[in-house]
Amino acid sequence: MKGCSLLELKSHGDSRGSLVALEHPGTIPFEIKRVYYIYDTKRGVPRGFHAHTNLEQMLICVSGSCKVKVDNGMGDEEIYELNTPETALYIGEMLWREMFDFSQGCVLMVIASSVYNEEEYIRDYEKFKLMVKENR
Ligand code: T46
Repeated sequence: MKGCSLLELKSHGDSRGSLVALEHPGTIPFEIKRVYYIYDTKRGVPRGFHAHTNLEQMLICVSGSCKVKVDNGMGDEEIYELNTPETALYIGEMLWREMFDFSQGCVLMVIASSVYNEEEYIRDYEKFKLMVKENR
């Protein structure tokens, strides 16, 4: 989907284990302003249900697995399964996302292009679709 893609991360593995490094410039296509992680999720309890007017993010499931539904507000949606710390999901602005099917022990790490700003969240799906339509 336009504005959303899976990226394979380079893992440095040896007999001791594995290491993935994330940096900008490099793997992360934007200047990193914030990192947060979601954990202790509950079985059957989804999260997200919003879009961002001004935020790019990379989602990496560093432990366990979860699914992310991404919707462009124009009738296209895609479900991505994140189940390895060697894959990142890039999500650009103006895309609706829902995270669900969290496995036990899932840790979803998110790297963001801006500091937290509740004002740039769109939490109403109908409003999101209208904004997409107006900006087309
Ligand atoms: C997103 C998905 C993948 C903060 O105080 N600072 C922060 O940086 C964030 C992200 C959240 N919060 C507070 C706001 C709420 O009181 O933490 C609480 C939970 O946030 P929210 O309900 O927005 O969490 P999710 O899991 O629905 O969504 C989060 C991000 O907010 C969002 O940007 O793309 O993860």
